[in-house]
Amino acid sequence: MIFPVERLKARAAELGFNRLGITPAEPSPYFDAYLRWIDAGMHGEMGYMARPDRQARRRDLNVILPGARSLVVVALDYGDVLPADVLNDPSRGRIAAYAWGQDYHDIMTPRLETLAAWMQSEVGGTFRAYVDTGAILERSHGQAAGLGFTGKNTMLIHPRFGSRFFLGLLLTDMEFDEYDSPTQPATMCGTCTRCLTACPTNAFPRPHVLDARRCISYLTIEYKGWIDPVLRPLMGNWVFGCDVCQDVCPFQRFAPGASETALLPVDVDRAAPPLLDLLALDEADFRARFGGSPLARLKRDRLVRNACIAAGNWGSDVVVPPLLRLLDDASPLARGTAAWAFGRAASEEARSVLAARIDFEPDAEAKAEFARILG
Ligand code: B12
Ligand code: SF4
Ligand code: SF4
Repeated sequence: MIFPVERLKARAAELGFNRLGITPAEPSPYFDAYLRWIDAGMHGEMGYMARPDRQARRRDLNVILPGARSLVVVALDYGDVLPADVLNDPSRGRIAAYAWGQDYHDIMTPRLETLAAWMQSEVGGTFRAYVDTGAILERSHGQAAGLGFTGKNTMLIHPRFGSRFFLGLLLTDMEFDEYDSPTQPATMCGTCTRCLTACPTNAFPRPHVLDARRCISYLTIEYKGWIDPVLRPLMGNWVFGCDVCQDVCPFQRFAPGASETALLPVDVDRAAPPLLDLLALDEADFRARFGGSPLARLKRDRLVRNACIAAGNWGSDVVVPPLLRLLDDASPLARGTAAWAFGRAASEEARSVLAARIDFEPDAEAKAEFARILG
Protein backbone atom coordinates (compact mmCIF):
# COMPACT_ATOMS: atom_id res chain seq x y z
CA MET A 1 0.00 0.00 0.00
CA ILE A 2 2.65 2.54 -0.99
CA PHE A 3 1.29 5.50 -2.91
CA PRO A 4 3.30 7.74 -5.29
CA VAL A 5 3.41 11.26 -3.84
CA GLU A 6 3.72 13.08 -7.16
CA ARG A 7 0.35 11.71 -8.33
CA LEU A 8 -1.24 12.72 -5.02
CA LYS A 9 0.13 16.27 -5.24
CA ALA A 10 -1.09 16.63 -8.81
CA ARG A 11 -4.58 15.41 -7.88
CA ALA A 12 -4.71 17.78 -4.86
CA ALA A 13 -3.79 20.70 -7.13
CA GLU A 14 -6.58 19.70 -9.53
CA LEU A 15 -8.97 19.81 -6.57
CA GLY A 16 -7.90 23.40 -5.87
CA PHE A 17 -5.58 22.95 -2.87
CA ASN A 18 -2.61 25.32 -2.99
CA ARG A 19 -0.03 23.13 -1.23
CA LEU A 20 0.24 19.60 0.15
CA GLY A 21 2.74 17.98 2.49
CA ILE A 22 3.04 14.47 3.89
CA THR A 23 4.46 13.51 7.25
CA PRO A 24 4.61 10.24 9.20
CA ALA A 25 1.73 9.99 11.72
CA GLU A 26 4.01 10.61 14.67
CA PRO A 27 3.22 12.46 17.91
CA SER A 28 3.51 16.25 17.86
CA PRO A 29 6.73 17.53 19.44
CA TYR A 30 4.59 20.31 20.96
CA PHE A 31 2.15 18.08 22.81
CA ASP A 32 3.54 19.24 26.18
CA ALA A 33 3.08 22.88 25.14
CA TYR A 34 -0.57 22.08 24.47
CA LEU A 35 -0.94 20.43 27.91
CA ARG A 36 0.59 23.48 29.60
CA TRP A 37 -1.85 25.69 27.70
CA ILE A 38 -4.79 23.61 28.90
CA ASP A 39 -3.47 23.46 32.49
CA ALA A 40 -3.23 27.26 32.52
CA GLY A 41 -6.91 27.45 31.45
CA MET A 42 -6.00 29.44 28.32
CA HIS A 43 -8.61 27.56 26.28
CA GLY A 44 -11.31 29.45 28.22
CA GLU A 45 -14.71 27.88 27.65
CA MET A 46 -13.64 25.76 24.65
CA GLY A 47 -14.20 22.65 26.78
CA TYR A 48 -13.66 20.36 23.78
CA MET A 49 -9.99 21.42 23.74
CA ALA A 50 -9.43 19.95 27.22
CA ARG A 51 -11.54 16.77 27.25
CA PRO A 52 -9.43 13.77 28.37
CA ASP A 53 -10.51 11.65 25.38
CA ARG A 54 -9.47 14.47 23.03
CA GLN A 55 -6.14 14.86 24.82
CA ALA A 56 -5.53 11.16 24.22
CA ARG A 57 -6.16 11.63 20.48
CA ARG A 58 -3.77 14.58 20.29
CA ARG A 59 -1.14 12.54 22.12
CA ASP A 60 -1.37 9.49 19.82
CA LEU A 61 -2.96 9.51 16.36
CA ASN A 62 -3.46 5.73 16.66
CA VAL A 63 -6.29 6.44 19.08
CA ILE A 64 -8.16 8.02 16.16
CA LEU A 65 -7.09 5.48 13.55
CA PRO A 66 -5.39 2.28 14.73
CA GLY A 67 -2.43 1.56 12.48
CA ALA A 68 -2.16 5.21 11.36
CA ARG A 69 1.00 5.69 9.32
CA SER A 70 0.75 9.01 7.51
CA LEU A 71 -0.79 12.44 7.64
CA VAL A 72 -1.54 14.26 4.41
CA VAL A 73 -1.80 18.00 5.16
CA VAL A 74 -3.27 20.43 2.62
CA ALA A 75 -3.25 24.23 2.60
CA LEU A 76 -5.85 26.48 0.98
CA ASP A 77 -5.08 30.21 0.69
CA TYR A 78 -7.70 32.81 1.55
CA GLY A 79 -7.96 36.60 1.72
CA ASP A 80 -7.91 39.52 -0.64
CA VAL A 81 -6.51 43.04 -0.79
CA LEU A 82 -9.21 45.46 0.33
CA PRO A 83 -8.81 49.16 1.21
CA ALA A 84 -7.57 49.46 4.82
CA ASP A 85 -9.51 52.69 5.36
CA VAL A 86 -12.76 50.83 4.65
CA LEU A 87 -11.86 47.87 6.89
CA ASN A 88 -10.79 50.18 9.73
CA ASP A 89 -13.73 52.58 9.37
CA PRO A 90 -15.30 52.64 12.87
CA SER A 91 -18.79 52.92 11.34
CA ARG A 92 -18.26 49.39 9.96
CA GLY A 93 -18.03 46.08 11.80
CA ARG A 94 -14.94 44.24 10.63
CA ILE A 95 -14.98 40.53 9.77
CA ALA A 96 -11.74 38.50 9.72
CA ALA A 97 -10.57 37.66 6.21
CA TYR A 98 -11.04 33.93 6.67
CA ALA A 99 -14.78 34.48 6.92
CA TRP A 100 -15.33 36.78 3.93
CA GLY A 101 -16.71 34.07 1.68
CA GLN A 102 -18.27 30.65 1.92
CA ASP A 103 -17.52 28.45 4.95
CA TYR A 104 -14.12 26.82 4.35
CA HIS A 105 -15.24 23.58 6.00
CA ASP A 106 -17.88 23.21 3.28
CA ILE A 107 -15.29 23.84 0.56
CA MET A 108 -12.41 21.73 1.89
CA THR A 109 -14.09 18.70 3.47
CA PRO A 110 -15.75 17.32 0.31
CA ARG A 111 -12.50 17.84 -1.63
CA LEU A 112 -10.49 16.00 1.01
CA GLU A 113 -13.05 13.20 0.89
CA THR A 114 -12.74 13.11 -2.90
CA LEU A 115 -8.96 12.87 -2.56
CA ALA A 116 -9.32 10.03 -0.03
CA ALA A 117 -11.86 8.17 -2.18
CA TRP A 118 -9.58 8.46 -5.21
CA MET A 119 -6.58 7.00 -3.33
CA GLN A 120 -8.78 4.30 -1.85
CA SER A 121 -10.05 3.30 -5.28
CA GLU A 122 -6.44 3.07 -6.51
CA VAL A 123 -4.79 1.19 -3.64
CA GLY A 124 -7.24 0.81 -0.74
CA GLY A 125 -6.42 2.15 2.71
CA THR A 126 -8.47 3.82 5.43
CA PHE A 127 -8.78 7.59 5.80
CA ARG A 128 -10.13 10.16 8.25
CA ALA A 129 -10.62 13.70 6.91
CA TYR A 130 -10.41 16.75 9.17
CA VAL A 131 -10.75 20.46 8.60
CA ASP A 132 -10.41 22.16 11.96
CA THR A 133 -12.71 19.54 13.40
CA GLY A 134 -10.42 16.84 14.77
CA ALA A 135 -8.58 16.57 18.06
CA ILE A 136 -5.31 17.03 16.19
CA LEU A 137 -2.63 19.70 16.61
CA GLU A 138 -3.02 20.71 12.98
CA ARG A 139 -0.41 23.48 12.90
CA SER A 140 2.25 21.31 14.48
CA HIS A 141 1.67 18.50 11.94
CA GLY A 142 1.48 21.09 9.16
CA GLN A 143 4.92 22.29 10.21
CA ALA A 144 6.24 18.71 10.22
CA ALA A 145 4.81 18.30 6.70
CA GLY A 146 6.85 21.26 5.45
CA LEU A 147 3.97 23.75 5.12
CA GLY A 148 5.52 26.48 7.27
CA PHE A 149 7.06 27.54 10.57
CA THR A 150 5.40 28.54 13.84
CA GLY A 151 5.28 32.30 14.32
CA LYS A 152 5.37 34.03 17.70
CA ASN A 153 1.69 34.72 16.96
CA THR A 154 1.21 30.88 16.95
CA MET A 155 0.24 30.92 13.26
CA LEU A 156 1.70 28.44 10.81
CA ILE A 157 3.51 30.78 8.43
CA HIS A 158 4.95 29.90 5.07
CA PRO A 159 8.03 32.03 4.33
CA ARG A 160 6.69 32.78 0.84
CA PHE A 161 2.92 32.52 1.24
CA GLY A 162 2.35 34.10 4.68
CA SER A 163 -0.20 32.68 7.13
CA ARG A 164 -3.55 33.28 5.46
CA PHE A 165 -4.25 29.69 4.61
CA PHE A 166 -6.47 26.99 6.06
CA LEU A 167 -5.27 23.53 6.92
CA GLY A 168 -6.98 20.24 6.15
CA LEU A 169 -5.78 16.76 7.06
CA LEU A 170 -6.14 13.17 5.94
CA LEU A 171 -5.03 10.63 8.50
CA THR A 172 -4.39 7.25 6.90
CA ASP A 173 -2.87 3.82 7.41
CA MET A 174 -1.25 4.15 3.95
CA GLU A 175 2.42 4.70 3.28
CA PHE A 176 3.92 6.97 0.64
CA ASP A 177 7.04 6.62 -1.42
CA GLU A 178 8.48 9.83 0.07
CA TYR A 179 7.73 12.14 2.97
CA ASP A 180 8.16 15.90 3.31
CA SER A 181 10.15 17.39 6.13
CA PRO A 182 10.26 20.95 7.50
CA THR A 183 11.95 23.07 4.85
CA GLN A 184 12.81 25.84 7.33
CA PRO A 185 13.64 26.20 11.04
CA ALA A 186 10.79 25.68 13.56
CA THR A 187 10.51 29.46 13.77
CA MET A 188 11.88 32.25 11.55
CA CYS A 189 10.74 35.26 13.60
CA GLY A 190 14.19 36.23 14.77
CA THR A 191 14.05 39.35 16.93
CA CYS A 192 10.74 40.58 15.49
CA THR A 193 7.94 41.10 18.04
CA ARG A 194 5.44 43.06 15.92
CA CYS A 195 2.50 40.72 16.48
CA LEU A 196 3.07 40.58 20.24
CA THR A 197 2.98 44.34 20.63
CA ALA A 198 0.21 44.97 18.06
CA CYS A 199 -2.33 42.63 19.67
CA PRO A 200 -5.09 44.99 20.86
CA THR A 201 -5.96 42.90 23.92
CA ASN A 202 -2.46 41.80 24.90
CA ALA A 203 -3.37 38.15 24.40
CA PHE A 204 0.19 36.77 24.14
CA PRO A 205 1.63 36.08 27.60
CA ARG A 206 4.84 35.06 25.80
CA PRO A 207 5.96 34.25 22.25
CA HIS A 208 4.24 31.18 20.71
CA VAL A 209 1.54 31.16 23.40
CA LEU A 210 -1.89 32.73 23.00
CA ASP A 211 -4.29 33.15 25.91
CA ALA A 212 -7.55 32.60 24.08
CA ARG A 213 -9.53 34.21 26.90
CA ARG A 214 -8.16 37.60 25.82
CA CYS A 215 -8.18 37.00 22.05
CA ILE A 216 -10.76 38.93 20.02
CA SER A 217 -11.21 35.92 17.78
CA TYR A 218 -12.23 33.79 20.76
CA LEU A 219 -14.35 36.53 22.32
CA THR A 220 -16.31 37.34 19.17
CA ILE A 221 -16.67 33.78 17.80
CA GLU A 222 -16.32 31.14 20.50
CA TYR A 223 -17.40 32.89 23.67
CA LYS A 224 -21.13 32.79 24.20
CA GLY A 225 -21.50 34.99 27.26
CA TRP A 226 -20.97 38.54 28.42
CA ILE A 227 -17.63 39.87 27.21
CA ASP A 228 -15.53 41.38 30.00
CA PRO A 229 -16.24 45.15 30.02
CA VAL A 230 -12.50 45.77 30.47
CA LEU A 231 -11.79 44.08 27.11
CA ARG A 232 -14.68 45.65 25.15
CA PRO A 233 -13.02 49.04 24.51
CA LEU A 234 -9.94 47.21 23.18
CA MET A 235 -11.89 45.32 20.53
CA GLY A 236 -12.20 48.22 18.09
CA ASN A 237 -14.55 47.46 15.21
CA TRP A 238 -13.97 43.68 15.07
CA VAL A 239 -17.31 41.83 15.03
CA PHE A 240 -16.11 38.38 13.91
CA GLY A 241 -12.54 37.17 14.40
CA CYS A 242 -9.41 39.31 14.26
CA ASP A 243 -6.47 39.58 11.84
CA VAL A 244 -4.21 42.08 13.60
CA CYS A 245 -1.40 39.67 14.53
CA GLN A 246 -1.30 38.44 10.93
CA ASP A 247 -1.69 41.82 9.23
CA VAL A 248 1.39 43.23 10.98
CA CYS A 249 3.56 40.22 10.19
CA PRO A 250 6.30 40.95 7.62
CA PHE A 251 5.81 37.51 6.06
CA GLN A 252 2.25 38.54 5.25
CA ARG A 253 3.34 40.84 2.46
CA PHE A 254 4.00 37.78 0.30
CA ALA A 255 0.54 36.30 0.86
CA PRO A 256 -0.98 35.52 -2.54
CA GLY A 257 -4.67 35.79 -1.53
CA ALA A 258 -7.41 33.35 -2.42
CA SER A 259 -7.28 31.45 -5.68
CA GLU A 260 -10.62 29.93 -4.66
CA THR A 261 -13.22 32.53 -5.61
CA ALA A 262 -15.80 31.14 -3.15
CA LEU A 263 -13.56 32.43 -0.33
CA LEU A 264 -13.64 36.02 -1.62
CA PRO A 265 -16.14 38.64 -0.45
CA VAL A 266 -18.80 39.68 -2.95
CA ASP A 267 -18.15 43.32 -1.97
CA VAL A 268 -16.57 45.35 0.85
CA ASP A 269 -19.83 45.31 2.81
CA ARG A 270 -19.32 41.58 3.21
CA ALA A 271 -15.88 42.16 4.75
CA ALA A 272 -16.90 45.17 6.82
CA PRO A 273 -20.69 45.61 6.98
CA PRO A 274 -22.06 48.98 8.14
CA LEU A 275 -22.72 48.79 11.88
CA LEU A 276 -26.15 50.35 11.45
CA ASP A 277 -27.10 47.31 9.32
CA LEU A 278 -25.79 44.87 11.92
CA LEU A 279 -27.57 46.62 14.79
CA ALA A 280 -30.84 46.25 12.89
CA LEU A 281 -30.42 42.55 12.02
CA ASP A 282 -33.26 40.18 12.72
CA GLU A 283 -33.07 36.41 12.35
CA ALA A 284 -34.26 36.43 8.73
CA ASP A 285 -31.79 39.17 7.70
CA PHE A 286 -29.01 37.31 9.48
CA ARG A 287 -29.72 34.09 7.59
CA ALA A 288 -30.06 35.89 4.26
CA ARG A 289 -26.82 37.80 4.72
CA PHE A 290 -24.57 35.25 6.41
CA GLY A 291 -26.07 31.81 5.65
CA GLY A 292 -23.40 29.41 4.32
CA SER A 293 -20.57 31.54 5.73
CA PRO A 294 -18.55 30.91 8.91
CA LEU A 295 -20.73 33.51 10.65
CA ALA A 296 -23.78 31.24 10.39
CA ARG A 297 -22.79 29.22 13.44
CA LEU A 298 -22.42 32.39 15.52
CA LYS A 299 -26.15 33.03 15.32
CA ARG A 300 -27.78 36.44 15.22
CA ASP A 301 -27.74 37.31 18.95
CA ARG A 302 -23.97 37.05 19.33
CA LEU A 303 -23.33 39.01 16.15
CA VAL A 304 -25.58 41.75 17.50
CA ARG A 305 -23.67 41.59 20.83
CA ASN A 306 -20.42 42.08 18.92
CA ALA A 307 -21.91 44.88 16.79
CA CYS A 308 -23.02 46.67 19.97
CA ILE A 309 -19.45 46.58 21.29
CA ALA A 310 -18.14 47.97 17.98
CA ALA A 311 -20.87 50.64 18.11
CA GLY A 312 -19.81 51.60 21.63
CA ASN A 313 -16.23 51.90 20.40
CA TRP A 314 -17.33 54.05 17.46
CA GLY A 315 -18.86 56.48 19.94
CA SER A 316 -21.00 58.31 17.37
CA ASP A 317 -24.48 59.30 18.47
CA VAL A 318 -26.00 57.95 15.21
CA VAL A 319 -26.01 54.56 16.93
CA VAL A 320 -28.41 55.76 19.64
CA PRO A 321 -31.74 55.05 17.82
CA PRO A 322 -30.84 51.44 16.92
CA LEU A 323 -29.42 50.86 20.41
CA LEU A 324 -32.65 52.17 21.93
CA ARG A 325 -34.56 49.65 19.84
CA LEU A 326 -32.23 46.88 21.03
CA LEU A 327 -33.13 47.64 24.64
CA ASP A 328 -36.43 45.92 23.77
CA ASP A 329 -34.77 42.97 22.04
CA ALA A 330 -35.77 39.41 22.97
CA SER A 331 -32.12 38.54 23.68
CA PRO A 332 -30.83 39.60 27.13
CA LEU A 333 -27.29 39.56 25.68
CA ALA A 334 -28.33 42.11 23.03
CA ARG A 335 -30.21 44.27 25.58
CA GLY A 336 -27.35 44.35 28.07
CA THR A 337 -24.59 44.98 25.54
CA ALA A 338 -26.72 47.65 23.84
CA ALA A 339 -26.96 49.37 27.24
CA TRP A 340 -23.16 49.38 27.52
CA ALA A 341 -22.79 50.88 24.03
CA PHE A 342 -25.53 53.41 24.73
CA GLY A 343 -23.62 54.49 27.83
CA ARG A 344 -20.52 55.11 25.74
CA ALA A 345 -22.30 56.89 22.88
CA ALA A 346 -24.55 59.18 24.94
CA SER A 347 -23.95 58.78 28.65
CA GLU A 348 -26.48 61.31 30.02
CA GLU A 349 -29.32 60.12 27.80
CA ALA A 350 -28.43 56.50 28.61
CA ARG A 351 -28.57 57.16 32.34
CA SER A 352 -32.08 58.56 32.20
CA VAL A 353 -33.39 55.87 29.81
CA LEU A 354 -31.83 52.99 31.79
CA ALA A 355 -32.95 54.40 35.14
CA ALA A 356 -36.52 54.26 33.88
CA ARG A 357 -36.11 50.67 32.67
CA ILE A 358 -33.92 48.92 35.17
CA ASP A 359 -36.75 47.73 37.43
CA PHE A 360 -38.50 46.12 34.46
CA GLU A 361 -35.43 44.29 33.11
CA PRO A 362 -36.14 40.59 33.78
CA ASP A 363 -32.63 39.19 33.16
CA ALA A 364 -30.17 39.44 36.05
CA GLU A 365 -27.06 39.86 33.89
CA ALA A 366 -28.63 42.45 31.58
CA LYS A 367 -29.81 44.27 34.68
CA ALA A 368 -26.23 44.26 36.01
CA GLU A 369 -25.14 45.94 32.76
CA PHE A 370 -27.79 48.64 33.27
CA ALA A 371 -26.68 49.09 36.87
CA ARG A 372 -23.04 49.50 35.86
CA ILE A 373 -23.97 52.48 33.65
CA LEU A 374 -26.07 53.99 36.41
CA GLY A 375 -23.10 53.67 38.79
C1 B12 B 1 -8.76 26.50 19.23
C2 B12 B 1 -8.42 27.25 17.96
C3 B12 B 1 -8.43 28.64 18.00
C4 B12 B 1 -8.51 29.41 19.30
C5 B12 B 1 -7.12 29.36 20.01
C6 B12 B 1 -5.96 29.65 19.05
C7 B12 B 1 -4.60 29.22 19.56
N1 B12 B 1 -3.57 29.93 19.15
O1 B12 B 1 -4.48 28.27 20.30
C8 B12 B 1 -8.94 30.82 18.81
C9 B12 B 1 -10.47 30.91 18.83
C10 B12 B 1 -8.38 32.00 19.59
C11 B12 B 1 -8.48 30.77 17.37
C12 B12 B 1 -8.21 31.89 16.62
C13 B12 B 1 -7.78 31.86 15.30
N2 B12 B 1 -7.74 30.78 14.50
CO1 B12 B 1 -7.95 28.95 15.15
N3 B12 B 1 -7.97 27.13 15.63
C14 B12 B 1 -8.12 26.55 16.78
C15 B12 B 1 -7.96 25.03 16.61
C16 B12 B 1 -9.36 24.39 16.58
C17 B12 B 1 -7.08 24.37 17.68
C18 B12 B 1 -5.75 25.13 17.95
C19 B12 B 1 -5.00 24.51 19.10
O2 B12 B 1 -4.81 23.32 19.16
N4 B12 B 1 -4.57 25.36 20.06
C20 B12 B 1 -3.77 24.92 21.18
C21 B12 B 1 -2.37 25.50 21.04
C22 B12 B 1 -1.56 25.08 22.27
O3 B12 B 1 -1.81 24.92 19.89
P1 B12 B 1 -1.36 25.76 18.58
O4 B12 B 1 -2.16 26.99 18.48
O5 B12 B 1 -1.35 24.82 17.43
O6 B12 B 1 0.10 26.20 19.02
C23 B12 B 1 1.23 25.41 18.73
C24 B12 B 1 2.50 26.25 18.71
O7 B12 B 1 2.29 27.43 19.41
C25 B12 B 1 3.52 25.29 19.30
N5 B12 B 1 4.48 25.90 20.20
C26 B12 B 1 4.36 26.11 21.50
N6 B12 B 1 5.48 26.63 21.98
C27 B12 B 1 6.36 26.75 20.94
C28 B12 B 1 7.64 27.25 20.89
C29 B12 B 1 8.31 27.24 19.65
C30 B12 B 1 9.69 27.80 19.57
C31 B12 B 1 7.65 26.77 18.50
C32 B12 B 1 8.34 26.78 17.19
C33 B12 B 1 6.33 26.28 18.58
C34 B12 B 1 5.72 26.28 19.81
O8 B12 B 1 2.84 24.31 20.05
C35 B12 B 1 1.46 24.43 19.88
C36 B12 B 1 0.90 23.04 19.66
O9 B12 B 1 1.14 22.57 18.35
C37 B12 B 1 -7.24 24.94 15.20
C38 B12 B 1 -7.58 23.70 14.37
C39 B12 B 1 -6.87 22.47 14.92
N7 B12 B 1 -7.60 21.39 15.13
O10 B12 B 1 -5.67 22.51 15.15
C40 B12 B 1 -7.69 26.26 14.51
C41 B12 B 1 -6.66 26.98 13.64
C42 B12 B 1 -5.36 27.00 14.41
N8 B12 B 1 -7.19 28.33 13.56
C43 B12 B 1 -6.97 28.92 12.42
C44 B12 B 1 -7.30 30.27 12.13
C45 B12 B 1 -7.36 30.68 10.68
C46 B12 B 1 -7.56 31.17 13.19
C47 B12 B 1 -7.64 32.69 13.10
C48 B12 B 1 -6.66 33.33 12.11
C49 B12 B 1 -9.10 33.13 12.76
C50 B12 B 1 -9.31 34.61 12.84
N9 B12 B 1 -8.88 35.41 11.88
O11 B12 B 1 -9.94 35.11 13.76
C51 B12 B 1 -7.31 33.09 14.57
C52 B12 B 1 -5.80 33.26 14.78
C53 B12 B 1 -5.41 33.60 16.20
C54 B12 B 1 -3.99 33.11 16.51
N10 B12 B 1 -3.02 33.99 16.51
O12 B12 B 1 -3.81 31.90 16.70
C55 B12 B 1 -6.24 27.99 11.45
C56 B12 B 1 -4.75 28.43 11.39
C57 B12 B 1 -4.06 28.22 10.05
C58 B12 B 1 -2.62 28.69 10.12
N11 B12 B 1 -2.09 29.10 8.99
O13 B12 B 1 -1.99 28.68 11.16
C59 B12 B 1 -6.49 26.57 12.12
C60 B12 B 1 -5.36 25.57 11.93
C61 B12 B 1 -7.81 26.04 11.52
C62 B12 B 1 -7.62 25.45 10.13
N12 B12 B 1 -7.88 24.17 9.95
O14 B12 B 1 -7.22 26.12 9.19
N13 B12 B 1 -8.32 29.48 16.94
S1 SF4 C 1 -6.24 37.42 16.66
FE1 SF4 C 1 -6.22 39.57 17.37
S2 SF4 C 1 -6.75 39.50 19.55
FE2 SF4 C 1 -6.20 37.40 18.91
S3 SF4 C 1 -4.03 37.24 19.40
FE3 SF4 C 1 -4.13 37.93 17.26
S4 SF4 C 1 -4.09 40.19 17.40
FE4 SF4 C 1 -4.55 39.42 19.44
S1 SF4 D 1 5.03 39.52 13.31
FE1 SF4 D 1 7.19 39.06 13.62
S2 SF4 D 1 7.22 37.89 15.54
FE2 SF4 D 1 5.12 37.90 14.83
S3 SF4 D 1 4.88 36.01 13.66
FE3 SF4 D 1 5.44 37.61 12.19
S4 SF4 D 1 7.69 37.52 12.07
FE4 SF4 D 1 7.09 36.39 13.89
